[in-house]
Amino acid sequence: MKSLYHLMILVVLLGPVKFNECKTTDARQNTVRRFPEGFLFGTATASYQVEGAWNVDGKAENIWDHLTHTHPCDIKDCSNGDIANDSYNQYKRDVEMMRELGLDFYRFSLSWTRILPTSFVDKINEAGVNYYNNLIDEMLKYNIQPMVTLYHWDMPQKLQDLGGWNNPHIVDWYGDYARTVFELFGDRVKNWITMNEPREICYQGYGDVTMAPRLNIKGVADYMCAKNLLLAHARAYHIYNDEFRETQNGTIGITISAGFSEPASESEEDKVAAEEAALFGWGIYAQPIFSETGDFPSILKEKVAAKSAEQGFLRSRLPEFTPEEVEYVRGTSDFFGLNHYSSGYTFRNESVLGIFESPSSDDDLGAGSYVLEEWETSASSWLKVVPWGFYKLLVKIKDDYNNPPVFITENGFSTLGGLEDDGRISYYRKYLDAMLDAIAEGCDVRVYTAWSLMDNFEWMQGYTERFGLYEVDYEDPARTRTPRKSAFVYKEIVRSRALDWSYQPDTDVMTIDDGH
Ligand code: GBH
Repeated sequence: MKSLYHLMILVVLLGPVKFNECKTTDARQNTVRRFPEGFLFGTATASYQVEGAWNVDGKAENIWDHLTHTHPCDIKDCSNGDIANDSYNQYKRDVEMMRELGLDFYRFSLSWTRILPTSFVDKINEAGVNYYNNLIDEMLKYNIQPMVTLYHWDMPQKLQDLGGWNNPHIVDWYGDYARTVFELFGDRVKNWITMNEPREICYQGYGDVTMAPRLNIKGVADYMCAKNLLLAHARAYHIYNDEFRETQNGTIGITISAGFSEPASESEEDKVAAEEAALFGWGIYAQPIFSETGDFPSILKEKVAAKSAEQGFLRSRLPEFTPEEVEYVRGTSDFFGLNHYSSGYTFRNESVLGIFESPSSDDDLGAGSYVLEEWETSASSWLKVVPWGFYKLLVKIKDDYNNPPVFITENGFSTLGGLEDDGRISYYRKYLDAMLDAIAEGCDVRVYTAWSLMDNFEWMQGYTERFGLYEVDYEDPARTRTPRKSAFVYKEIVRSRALDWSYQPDTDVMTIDDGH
């Protein structure tokens, strides 16, 4: 955050930049645009953010339990996920909301320590397994498909004590956990996501303090994490491929978060900087899996090796993959799972020399970024409304990775709360419009997931930033859920399979229609 702030000051010093928004959507708003045949709509949540029941029925401690209990007020409102939305007890109401929205699928994540309290497979916690069985069966009863994330940031604390993603044995431990959940739920779950957002796990959690476990060992732990996490992801993929795919017939892939980095000017320097920012930001995780050659991007390898040598290291801080490992990771995702929220400008000139902590991944990259003052903002400092960035990012994924099937596994907007959420409605319409532009351009986008079904524990921001289509009342022990205006609008998009800007919802009653 602090460096972001510095860079925003820099922008003022550098003067105004060219505003190259690629197209205006105003003309479009008078036409109704249809989504392609077979396109699927869902919403998402994650275990720690909604379940609560943190120590109930045999669940063991994970790194978010640990962080929020040992440093309560490092969370903005000193809150935690002990109870959260109480989804552990209220899953039937959650499924009722999915039916109200008419969703095709629902994306949720499994809590590792609820299923395996020792972290290992020596003991399976039946009560935890029952919870997920109940949730899955309740959804399937109404023809709502589960899309299940194995890991959404809640590492068992015991494994963290052993180093977490920095211990190479994590590949075995995570693989064993993955096999267990394929065995337990794979007869009914046909869409698997191995990891949610490697960048937030490694760069924020191991290279910074903005996510658990807040290691803050910059330019070292974040890179070690990247390597081990990719190998663990690949292990889960191969286990599914070799032992389950034939009988269970599902798909499995990874979800990567990416913003779009637009060059701040036409200069060669800024163009190169923007490309490298994308490689350091998410290419580091995408290239090993989705590129033809596999491995970390060569620019990254060269830059980190050169910097490391300059700094007196005897080898690159970016660990290497062996040729066997490159092959083991390459091609291990049936789809490109994309979480996208926002975009920014990237530049490089003398002003960024030496401004970053050294060593660090930011220093290895050596580029500046900023957003424009006039961009519409959400309740989250990092989330500005930049729909053309979504369009450009989707086209870039198509061009860079040979047009893979793309599942949008998260996209959404935060407010401070309240049922009249016109900002969220406008965000969804603009981003869906940009996504349709990308589809018209040939991008193979097949799935869209709104983040989130309902308000939830927003990590370091606690309950202060709200992403829900449904509002959750945290003052009420029953954690009552109430549909926002955006819920009615999303419901109509899902029902009509079209984007109609003129639709004005009647927000009096939320009903359950048709087969759902
Ligand atoms: C997703 O992450 C998560 O998967 C989900 O759990 C979360 O609730 C949701 O988004 C909403 O945040 O500039 O230092 O403040 C989105 C990834 C997280 C990337 C916040 C940018 C800002 C870090 N984003 N991060 S900072």
